[in-house]
Amino acid sequence: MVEGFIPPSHPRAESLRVREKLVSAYRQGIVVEEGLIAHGRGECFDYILGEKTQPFALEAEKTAAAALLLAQHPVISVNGNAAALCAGGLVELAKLVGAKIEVNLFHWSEKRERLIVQLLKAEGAEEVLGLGSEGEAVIPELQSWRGKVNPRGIFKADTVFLAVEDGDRTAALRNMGKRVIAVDLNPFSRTALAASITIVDNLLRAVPNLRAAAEALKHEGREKLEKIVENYSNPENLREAVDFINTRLRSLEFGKFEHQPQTGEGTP
Ligand code: PTJ
Repeated sequence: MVEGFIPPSHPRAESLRVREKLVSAYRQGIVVEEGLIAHGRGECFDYILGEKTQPFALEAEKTAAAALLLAQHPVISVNGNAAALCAGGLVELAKLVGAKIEVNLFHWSEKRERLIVQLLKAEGAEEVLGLGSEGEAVIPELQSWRGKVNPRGIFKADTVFLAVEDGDRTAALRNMGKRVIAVDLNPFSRTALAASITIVDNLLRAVPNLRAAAEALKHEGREKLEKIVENYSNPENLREAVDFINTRLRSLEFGKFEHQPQTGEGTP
């Protein structure tokens, strides 16, 4: 038996593979310990959401794609978890909507930033902004490293896409007049509540959905895109997510477990 082998027949094989991906990125220095904890919190919400993109998430994804296509200076902000989970997908999305990519870290170090820039470039990004040598601009209200941003990137952006992050930055970016698109499995989080468009979905599903929506909308006129954004209500969308969670929790039936005889050596 190979060490760390995940049996394909394991009922949670996909989830275990994602964990392996994050642990491997942690060992490379891309993800921080706190990122592994953050992933666990996300897993819990995803479990309750049925590990599927629900209709409210699909609506938010379509709206987010329209908002990114409408933006003059869209920026995709990438942290350790986002890079580990879907660097390639984020690079593709940025190309599709004409967005810049910026690495923005809560637990910043020059080495981590460099590793994430390298990963994004290996996935095809031509330019990746960071703190680097260009000097820093500061997001008012933010004392953490997250508050230091690239003057050509997040500081100048009219629309910022971010994912898997704690809540202080979203409100500060909104206070700067920016539109914020957040991917967060937790509809109760400060990020979810403060964002302009909250996608309550796993980043792993949200990015391909966003790409598909952007492909479908990219030849539409501004008027149609503006209508999509105008007709969207974030509080309403979050309410739908919470209603879904309530209904799902109430409908769970207990005592229905059927014992599956364990087959094969090493099946956990
Ligand atoms: O890479 P750094 O240094 O910038 O650090 C990033 C972390 C993740 C450590 C930092 O942003 C953090 O501590 O985040 P929080 O406060 O744990 O919040 C993360 C949020 O993302 C939680 O609400 C989780 O439910 C959610 N989440 C976790 N995994 C996913 C997710 N949402 C969408 N997709 C996921 N895969």
